[in-house]
Amino acid sequence: MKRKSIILILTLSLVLIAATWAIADSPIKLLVNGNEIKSDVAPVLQNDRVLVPVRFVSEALGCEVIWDKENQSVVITKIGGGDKYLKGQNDPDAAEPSIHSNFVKAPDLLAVLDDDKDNDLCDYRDGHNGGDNIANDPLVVDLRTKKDYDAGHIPGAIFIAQAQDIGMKENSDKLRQELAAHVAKGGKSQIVVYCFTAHTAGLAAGVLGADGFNVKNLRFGYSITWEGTKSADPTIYGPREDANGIAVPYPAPAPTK
Ligand SMILES: [Ca+2]
Ligand SMILES: [Ca+2]
Ligand SMILES: [Ca+2]
Repeated sequence: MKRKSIILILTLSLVLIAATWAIADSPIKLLVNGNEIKSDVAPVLQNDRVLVPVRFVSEALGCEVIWDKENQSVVITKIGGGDKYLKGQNDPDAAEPSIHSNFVKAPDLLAVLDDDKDNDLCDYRDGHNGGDNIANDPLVVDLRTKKDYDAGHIPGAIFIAQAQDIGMKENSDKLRQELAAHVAKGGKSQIVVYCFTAHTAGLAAGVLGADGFNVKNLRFGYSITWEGTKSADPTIYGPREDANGIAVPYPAPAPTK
């Protein structure tokens, strides 16, 4: 009897080991709110803990995830209400489907940068009167020359390098840091770039997109659409600021549309 028991125990042990192997061999499913999430790397069982890719879980829960290499930090931010990102023209719910998926229209950018519509953009900045919300703001990046930026740019936009240099490692690292800082303040993990006419910025947007940035390009660029110098639709006479943050007025008589 004793021998039989030992055999039975051994058999059960083998069955259990086999079952454990079977469990370990089958992929671990990841479900968020009842929906299965497909991640690039499958969850793994390690030291009795299931390790899952934090980006996929976080994004499924409506959070944005930034890998801040400089500070060796994973920054997870809960996104506020409303649209997650500015829409490009051929996003599924965009009004004008086209090949130009990277384009953002000037009025759409203006609307998120000036929530309280007082013509003072990103007025959560020091020295401004408040009322705008950073939560729906992309990081706006000027890709013209520093001289052009200093003369007049979209309020709140930053300058790091010209379009042809923005993809260089030191510049894309700086951009990543600026984006992390923007997100840390509550902004979106999205970049909107612009140049004069949207051509060179479009090329840079492709480079930055391949580098992992969520990037859009201001359709028709700063000169044509933001400053309204051409009749390309839509043109606005968007607010401008110089290097000292002083508003750059339009020549009198003020253009009307
Ligand atoms: Ca405002
Ligand atoms: Ca205001
Ligand atoms: Ca805003």
